[in-house]
Amino acid sequence: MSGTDPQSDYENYLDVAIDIENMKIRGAGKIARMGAYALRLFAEKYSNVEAVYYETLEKAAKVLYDTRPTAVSLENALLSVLNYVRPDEKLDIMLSDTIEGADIFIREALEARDGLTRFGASLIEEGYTVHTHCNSTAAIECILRAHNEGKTITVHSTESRPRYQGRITSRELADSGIKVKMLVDSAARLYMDDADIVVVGADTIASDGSLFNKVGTWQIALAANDAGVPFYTCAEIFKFSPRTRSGIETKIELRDPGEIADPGDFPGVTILNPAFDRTPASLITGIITEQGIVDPGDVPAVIDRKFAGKKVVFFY
Ligand code: RI2
Repeated sequence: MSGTDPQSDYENYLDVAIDIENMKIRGAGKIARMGAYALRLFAEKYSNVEAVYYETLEKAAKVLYDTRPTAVSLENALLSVLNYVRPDEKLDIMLSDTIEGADIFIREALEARDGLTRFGASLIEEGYTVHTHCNSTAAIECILRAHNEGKTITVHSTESRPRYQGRITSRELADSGIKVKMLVDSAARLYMDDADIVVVGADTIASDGSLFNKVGTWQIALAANDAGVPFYTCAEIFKFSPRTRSGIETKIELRDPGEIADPGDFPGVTILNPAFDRTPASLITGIITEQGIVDPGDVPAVIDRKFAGKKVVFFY
């Protein structure tokens, strides 16, 4: 269902960066894995023996980081590979470190997503209606696992303007035999009374327990809260943000207004196209991770356990 990462399509790390930025490669988990893969590719293709390898690797990582600044998954993936490389070693050792570090991150990221589905599926009971938003492979895998356990599930899927990733979710789940009702984003509250649980994805979990996810998630959380429906987000722990633990704010990516409408058709109108919004911890029942269901109040401890002692150099 989640598909394999399109690694064989690329010869050059810059081409991966271009396709993350234009969203041909999308999804916080996939952009992280492909970011790590892009650094692997950088090492495999490296031939500039004159240059100082580690500095050029860091520059390549910065180019990849700048493609989509909100999902900390990408930053954490790039940092994971950089931290694995020993900068004082000979070139051939640093090259093999880069490749090994990327392979380890990619393997562990896929294991993390598979691990969290055990906990996510356990929250979805027989006969449940699950509301989801956008196209989160982690959320979809939880829903599919519950379905494959024999539970009868109905899904409400908001289509997620302007890129309509929710339509991908609707097709994928319907193709798997699940009953799907697709809604326009603004119908979320109207149908929330029929839902038993909300399960969405995550781009970043901040240290205050808040969730950065596809725009519209906040409204869905407010609707769920108003309707008394529990709201969960699926987040592998590499989507938890050490930078916010240091007080550095998460930027919300503003994308091309042309994704919404042709500005030429709206003279004098400013078209706002934020790709994400921030759902406060007060609206989140739990965070589904590979270590279990995390209470938003426990996020700082999870971040400290995961990242403490790691050389974490943030990209600015
Ligand atoms: P998985 C996506 O962002 C959505 O916000 C989704 O909830 C999140 O990434 C996590 O996706 P975009 O890339 O890692 O569509 O669960 O902007 O697949």
